[in-house]
Amino acid sequence: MDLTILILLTLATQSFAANNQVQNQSTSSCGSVVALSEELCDKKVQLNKLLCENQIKAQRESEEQQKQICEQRIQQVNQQCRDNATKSATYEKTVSASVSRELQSLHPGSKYFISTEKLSWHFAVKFCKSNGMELASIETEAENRALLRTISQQYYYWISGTILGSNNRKFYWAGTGQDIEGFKFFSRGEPNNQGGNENCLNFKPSGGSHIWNDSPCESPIRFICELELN
Ligand SMILES: [Ca+2]
Ligand SMILES: [Ca+2]
Repeated sequence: MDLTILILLTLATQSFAANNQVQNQSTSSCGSVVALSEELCDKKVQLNKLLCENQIKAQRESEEQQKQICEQRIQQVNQQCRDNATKSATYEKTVSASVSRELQSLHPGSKYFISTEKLSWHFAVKFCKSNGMELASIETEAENRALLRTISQQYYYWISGTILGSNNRKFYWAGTGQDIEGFKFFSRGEPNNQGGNENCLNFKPSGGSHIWNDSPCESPIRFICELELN
C-alpha cells in the first residue's frame, strides 16, 4: 500500500471514532433535559391541581357561610313578623276598635290617643284604662316635644302626673307608678297648688305652646292616653 494512502486511512479512522464519541455524549445530555422538563411539568400540573382544589374548597366554605347568614336573616324576619302579629293581636283585644283607629304614633315605643271630649282627671284615667291604655306619662323631652307638636294650642290636656296618695306632695306618674324625676316641664312658679286643691297635672296653654301645670282634678278638660308597646 502506498504510504500516503495509509496515512489518510489512519486519519479517517480516528476522526470517525471521535465523531461517534461526541454523538454519544450529546444524546445522553438531551435525555437528561427531557427528563427534567417532564418532571417540572408533572409538578406544575400537581401544583395547579392543588390550587384549583383549594379554590373550590374556599368557594364551597364561602357559599356555606352565605347560606348560614341567609338562614339566620330569614329566621330573624320570621320572628319579627310573629312578634308583630302577637302584638297586633294583643292590641286589638285590649283597645276598642273606635279608639284604636285614632291612635297616633307620635314617639317611638308608644301610641297616643288625644281626646276631643272633656273629662275630669279621674274619668280620663278610667277612660284610658277601659280602652287598654293609661293616662300619658311623659318621661323624656323628646316625648314631651312630640306631644306639644300635636295637641291643640288652645286646650288644656290631662296627663297622668298627680300627688294623690302621696304624703309629701311629691308628684308621680299614675300611668307608670314612677316618681317625676329627671325631665320636668313646669313653667316658673308651677306647680303652685293654687287654692290648695291642685293635685293633678295637665298641659296648660302658654305662649302658643304648653307647659306643665297642676290643677284641681275635678276640672273637665281634654286628655291624652298612652299605649306603651314594649
Ligand atoms: Ca311615656
Ligand atoms: Ca297650678
